[in-house]
Amino acid sequence: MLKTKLKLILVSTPIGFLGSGKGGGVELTIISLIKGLLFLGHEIILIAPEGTKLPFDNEHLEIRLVEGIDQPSWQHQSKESPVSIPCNSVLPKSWEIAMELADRYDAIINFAYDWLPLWLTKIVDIKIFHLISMGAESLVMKEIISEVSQLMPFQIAFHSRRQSQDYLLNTDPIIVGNGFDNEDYFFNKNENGPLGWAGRIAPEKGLEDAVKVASYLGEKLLVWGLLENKEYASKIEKDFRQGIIEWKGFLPTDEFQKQLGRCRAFLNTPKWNEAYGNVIAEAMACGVPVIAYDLGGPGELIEDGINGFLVQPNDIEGMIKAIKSVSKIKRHNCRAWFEKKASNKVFAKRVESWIKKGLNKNLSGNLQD
Ligand code: HBI
Repeated sequence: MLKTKLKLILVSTPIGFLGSGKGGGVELTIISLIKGLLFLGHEIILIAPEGTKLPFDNEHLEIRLVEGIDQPSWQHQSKESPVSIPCNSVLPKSWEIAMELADRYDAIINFAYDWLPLWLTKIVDIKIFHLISMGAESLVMKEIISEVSQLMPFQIAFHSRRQSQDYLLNTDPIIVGNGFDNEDYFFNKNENGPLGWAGRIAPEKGLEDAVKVASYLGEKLLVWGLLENKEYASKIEKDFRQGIIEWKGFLPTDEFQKQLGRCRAFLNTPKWNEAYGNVIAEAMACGVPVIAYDLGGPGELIEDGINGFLVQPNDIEGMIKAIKSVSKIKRHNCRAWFEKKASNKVFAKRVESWIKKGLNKNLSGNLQD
């Protein structure tokens, strides 16, 4: 008899507590998914670093906080870096707790882009599922993700097909997209607002290109996001005349979406294989058309001419041309796309189906619907 309501352990990213902003898009993904899974009637325990706070509580949600030192982010290391585990590390502590709890739960879902939980998956017969949150930013991660995917293809999922193409898979990848709570975002029909950009302020996000475009158009650019790389930010400020960038900081969702909704266009300029592009879904949720480089996840979210425009990566001219035509996009199309493809309820349904299929596969050796 296949269970309809699951008991799930979710293990968060170890690079910062939920709410710190250090976990980047994974933070919002976890919070939105928990809401969606609770809505579907599942029971959850979240294992996360001390300091983690969720913007809601629920009788079917337990949070287990883990004291310890953050894992260094792969984004701050080179592709050839080995795995490093600091003293008093929060990562192994989190997984000791997950292993202790495992026999009382149906499955574990891992959100850490880290070697240890993937390696564990090969060793223990506990059902550990991994939602891979980045492209292959490190060779040792590419190796272990590819290896586990070849051994247990049902237990690895990606946010987008292009992200999955960074890895050596033997089977068609499982793509679950992403999702955010519709009730947190309000549609704004205003078509004459400023240009906006959001993301961790770091080189892989390509802020300099959006500033170049705004500067060419003689406009300001509203910029939201965690100031992760200060040298990078100050170099951009030096390269362009004062007043183009209006730094808005890393805001809680309710304030962020209010300001974001006032934009007439949202620019997305990734320089890496962006796994998904949470901020794109958030902009769409507010009715803001997105103009993005056709690279990584964003290229799979934007339906060119319908909810935004896609331009070739690094194509400044193309971005300027698209901005001049953005009034052709009906803002309602953006919200409609979000509700159909990227609300946390549809995302939770996709994750639920992934886990149930993975459990059925483990139970019966072949996939049952
Ligand atoms: N680095 N070691 C490590 N572990 C993570 O979970 C991790 C990371 N770097 C970035 C990151 N997660 C997230 O910000 C992105 O996956 C979105």
